[in-house]
Amino acid sequence: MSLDLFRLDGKTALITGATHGLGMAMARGLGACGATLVVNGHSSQEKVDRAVASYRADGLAAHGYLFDVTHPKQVAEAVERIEREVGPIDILVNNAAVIERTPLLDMSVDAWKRVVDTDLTGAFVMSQPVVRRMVERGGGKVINVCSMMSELGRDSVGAYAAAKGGLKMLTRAMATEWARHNVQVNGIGPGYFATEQTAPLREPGHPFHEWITSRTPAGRWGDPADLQGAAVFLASRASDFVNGHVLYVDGGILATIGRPQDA
Ligand code: GCO
Repeated sequence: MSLDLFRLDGKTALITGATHGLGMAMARGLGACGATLVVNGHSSQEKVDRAVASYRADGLAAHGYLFDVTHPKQVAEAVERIEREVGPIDILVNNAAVIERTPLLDMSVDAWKRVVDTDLTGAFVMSQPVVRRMVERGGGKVINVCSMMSELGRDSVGAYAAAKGGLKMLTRAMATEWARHNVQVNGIGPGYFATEQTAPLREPGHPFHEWITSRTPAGRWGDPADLQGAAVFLASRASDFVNGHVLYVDGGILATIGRPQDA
């Protein structure tokens, strides 16, 4: 065995929601190991272009595409264009997600649908055209970005937990149907990371900060770079016999019931 097992040279990786945050961190890891990056954003071409410039400034091969994973027609057209302009997609990271922190009794059905459509259905919509082509070519890698909310509930994130819980089971369903075609489908489950998405929870004086650092055995919030090794592993030949697994990168928070305050 050699470290080449983890190299991604000659591979093209599409990462959705990769203009910032955890998606950008994972993309940087894949690019550093040789992958050509295809970066997706949905909000503005300017954000996509800025992200691509940032990747390229770090010497990474990167291309940007603006489309919304909740729109099947936009996704199908984007996949066709990417494969024509950049090349076959070997690695798909379904990372695009939104969160809405609203108690279930107060949440509108529209808000619920927006979260589930993006975080769960979006992975299905994105994977279908990409994996059809992977099957034709003899294989590929799909990584669904789950969450510790794939395993646990928390006040005010019910729609997000339902979507991420569903994404864990969709990962297993995809693995069941696609492993025979040499397409490995797995998940990455981030714990609590210091990103824009969790910034409101980390504001000075917010009770959440102290609680999470005491609840996490590693005693800290995750740094987005902490996800890169897991992403490279699941995108590389090193995981060719790994199917339907959700790899939690969470500082141990899911491993423990926690300990009494004075322990
Ligand atoms: C929250 C947080 C979490 C984390 C992450 C955990 O509101 O509880 O945003 O959802 O972002 O998803 O895995």
